[in-house]
Amino acid sequence: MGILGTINKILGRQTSAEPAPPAVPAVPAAPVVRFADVAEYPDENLIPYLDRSDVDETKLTPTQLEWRRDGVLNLPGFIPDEVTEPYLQRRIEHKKKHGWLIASPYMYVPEMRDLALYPPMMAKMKEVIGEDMMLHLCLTGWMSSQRGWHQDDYLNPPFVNSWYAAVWIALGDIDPDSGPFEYIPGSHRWPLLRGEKVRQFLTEEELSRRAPGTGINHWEKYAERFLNPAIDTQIKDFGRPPVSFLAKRGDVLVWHGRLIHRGSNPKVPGMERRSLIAHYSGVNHRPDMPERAQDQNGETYAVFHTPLVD
Ligand SMILES: O=C(O)CCC(=O)C(=O)O
Ligand SMILES: [Fe+2]
Repeated sequence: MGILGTINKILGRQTSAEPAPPAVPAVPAAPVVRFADVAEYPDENLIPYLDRSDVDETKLTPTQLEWRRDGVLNLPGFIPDEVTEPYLQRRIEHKKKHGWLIASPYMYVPEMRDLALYPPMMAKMKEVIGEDMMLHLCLTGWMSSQRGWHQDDYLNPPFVNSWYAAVWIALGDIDPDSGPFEYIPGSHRWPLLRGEKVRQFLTEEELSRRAPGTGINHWEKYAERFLNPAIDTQIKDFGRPPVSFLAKRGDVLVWHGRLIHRGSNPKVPGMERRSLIAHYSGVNHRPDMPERAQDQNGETYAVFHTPLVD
């Protein structure tokens, strides 16, 4: 190649002396999806009182003010060791790092159910949501889920509309290298992602793709390719930095169904992170979960018949 060819190569131009490479068909640029394109504010009349715009804050308890401001309740030392002990021992006995592999293992492990339905914790949730809460999901793995930034309520049926909360119960001291739970305070006031808006940006192929074996279409997974950058941009624009829940045994974090949170990537892969995570909906907002039971304290849980898988 002559000197001109070299210069043009550096400049990214073709010289007439060298034939142009075959033209590559132009791929249309994927649309840049913004958070606002795929989310909406739920109707004010359909959401819990504390999420509405017309709230008289002078009448709220400190707990309710914290929820309204941050979308979490940070409850250090909330559960005494004698209350966490029975489940902790049962979970240690189970040995598997990933815990139990169904959404409702509490149906088979009474120690888990007792902890997830600890009456003072249920009372805190009622204080902020405004109705009795019903347990319907427990995550029992002892490592970070490594799930990216998301809102939980987005994957619920649309009628749940933030009548939803989850808790992170620490069962040991959480090492900063283990991939702690992280959240963006105040992000519960953002609009709520909506499945039908998100699906508009998926390809026909993604919408019809089925997982081998189960036949389930995991559209929510495929949507991460544009949702993750959309949420990252929204976080930057919002300006409030993430908070890590660096908890000790007995500490509890309750979070709002619309709060942006994630299981961060562990600095030490696979490092143990002892917790029980439980999810709840308002008892009057789950017509899709009609079978229920009450425990000895009158706390409600949804009944499922999924066999236990470890
Ligand atoms: O791994 C984590 O701490 C995140 C869990 C989570 O996103 C959830 O339970 O909704
Ligand atoms: Fe989550």
